[in-house]
Amino acid sequence: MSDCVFCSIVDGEIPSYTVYEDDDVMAFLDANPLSRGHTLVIPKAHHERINDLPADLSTAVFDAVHDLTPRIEAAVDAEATTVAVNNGTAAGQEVPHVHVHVVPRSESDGGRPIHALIE
Ligand code: D5M
Repeated sequence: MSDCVFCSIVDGEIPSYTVYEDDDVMAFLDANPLSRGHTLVIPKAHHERINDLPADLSTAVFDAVHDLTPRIEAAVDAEATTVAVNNGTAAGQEVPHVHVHVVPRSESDGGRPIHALIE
């Protein structure tokens, strides 16, 4: 989709710090991170919401989340991770291209919910 920022990242028109890529999925660092290592995992194809994804692509995205989560935790020395999807504008989705937030968490967060990390 031409005016989608994440499609532009997939197409290489907007730079990103890519941490993973395969034929169907891409993962890159969030431009406004809630913590060090905050990563977004997206399908390369443009779909707005989770339930717009074909089943095999949904599986590919969440398999990547499954595989990347411990690797990202290790990379930034985190003890835990918040995995979140804002699915629809009423849920706070600002970019209308499915993306899974993988947010490394530390004991120093004090177990606070993720919205408490937003200043
Ligand atoms: O989250 C959308 C997220 O997308 C938000 O955390 C910022 C991030 N974002 C927006 N533009 C970029 C670029 N160009 N690179 C990396 N990250 C980006 P939402 O769940 O839709 O509220």
